[in-house]
Amino acid sequence: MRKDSTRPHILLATRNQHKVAEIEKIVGDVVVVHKLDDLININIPECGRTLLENSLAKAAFVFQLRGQATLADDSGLFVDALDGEPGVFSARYGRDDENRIERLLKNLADKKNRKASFRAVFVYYFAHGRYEAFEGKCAGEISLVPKGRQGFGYDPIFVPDGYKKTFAELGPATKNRISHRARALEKFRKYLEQQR
Ligand code: ITT
Repeated sequence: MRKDSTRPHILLATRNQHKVAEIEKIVGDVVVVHKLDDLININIPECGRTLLENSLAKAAFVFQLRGQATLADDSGLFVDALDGEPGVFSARYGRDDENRIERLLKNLADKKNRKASFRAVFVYYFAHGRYEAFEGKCAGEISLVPKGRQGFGYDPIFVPDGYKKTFAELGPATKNRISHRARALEKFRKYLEQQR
């Protein structure tokens, strides 16, 4: 691990503490991660049509408030048989995780094709008008019923390709190696190495 003085300090433009924990686990050896403080209690705007638009809006918003290098994550679950739903609306598909999962399973009940992918777009906003974007995808299938207690969001119903268990059963060690977030942050890590 590099010393703090040589690792860039990065503010995370997210309110989702599960994302914070995953990001810290995946790239905590190359960046010093700072969480959003309570001073930024305004809702970060998310009205874009794509993950990139939303991720950029979140990163730019926090950068403009703080003037610090900022990393935002916009992500979602894209289900093939539902024309990519819930996709960019994943966080707003229901009132809570349980309700969102219930709705998705109901909408998928009569479909044979249960293929889906988790996608994440990170935007690293490091100077006025200057940013880089990194995308990651993890393909898999939607299980028939929720299983497992680890992770967050749709993890109890997502079985990544090559596995027989959901992300919520597999746990963080496996998820943080193969997830959409892990794949996008691998590109971010390479980008940071090139900047050194
Ligand atoms: P911030 O905007 O504050 O970052 P958020 O939870 O609202 O937090 P998004 O707008 O990016 O984040 O919504 C992404 C939603 O997609 C998230 O709330 C979950 O429901 C789902 N999701 C994304 N990544 C996931 C993962 O790794 N496991 C399970 N569900 C995930």
